[in-house]
Amino acid sequence: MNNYIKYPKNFAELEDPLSNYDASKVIILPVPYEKTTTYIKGTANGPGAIIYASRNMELYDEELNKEICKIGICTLNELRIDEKPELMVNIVYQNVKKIINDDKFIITLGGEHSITPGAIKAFAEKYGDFSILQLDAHSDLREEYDNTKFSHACAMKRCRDIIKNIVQVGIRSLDYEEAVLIKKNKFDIFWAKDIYDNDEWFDEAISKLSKNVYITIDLDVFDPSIMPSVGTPEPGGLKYYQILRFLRRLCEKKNVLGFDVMELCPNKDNASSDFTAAKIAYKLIGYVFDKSIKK
Ligand SMILES: [Mn+2]
Repeated sequence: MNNYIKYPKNFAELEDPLSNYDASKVIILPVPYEKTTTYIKGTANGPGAIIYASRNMELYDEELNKEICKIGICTLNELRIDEKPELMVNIVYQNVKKIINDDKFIITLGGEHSITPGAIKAFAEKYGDFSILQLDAHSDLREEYDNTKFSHACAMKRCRDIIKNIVQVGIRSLDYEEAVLIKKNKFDIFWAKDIYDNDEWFDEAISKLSKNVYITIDLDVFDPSIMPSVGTPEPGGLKYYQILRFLRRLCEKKNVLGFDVMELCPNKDNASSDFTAAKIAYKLIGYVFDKSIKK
């Protein structure tokens, strides 16, 4: 495949062969889709801002004592989709399917959260049963919103149509019907108010996931004090090191199939959120592939 971004404009500014498609285990798919956002606009610029910030990261990770990029990270050209969300999901599905069939580890960068169900459909076809870990301020379990079932506000409901085992972490905003649905079905939810100041929930959350896990990160899971650049910043979120500790523990115990990083809504006057999002993606690659990356 030749449809990828070359040095120096790619994720982590990697030269060939660390960033060509064939040699890379990790493939980044930027999807700057934004059609159903309802508050602050601008998440279409999210993938580009994450990649731009990533070009200034140190490639050596002091926690793992490794250069994570050695696994090979290829950044595909932006997948630009100017369609209604129900059609967009299908285009994402087709693209993700192609990449996972090449035996690659795919990371989707959003864009709005409504993109995720397209990726989940492709993963379900390839891997059968797995669990989804959702890090998010919002439960996103509405059946329909603004006259579409494929709104960002319905993202996890559409994922749930495909995959039943979903663990939701950091939730602190939802409507009454979603709350009723969660209670009635005893969904696995770790509310932000119960977990923001401790790590005691880590093992319980991990134990509810099956061996294979897909991770979807809505950046608004973080507290707005460290992640202000999201479409709907909700107070009372999680912190950087806490999420890193959780993700590292998870990766030690489970097989992560792929992940996405969604809903960055960049602010040109403050790049810290962009940089944090890029670091989270890079460190999570490190946690997933820790054993395979040579020193
Ligand atoms: Mn959210």
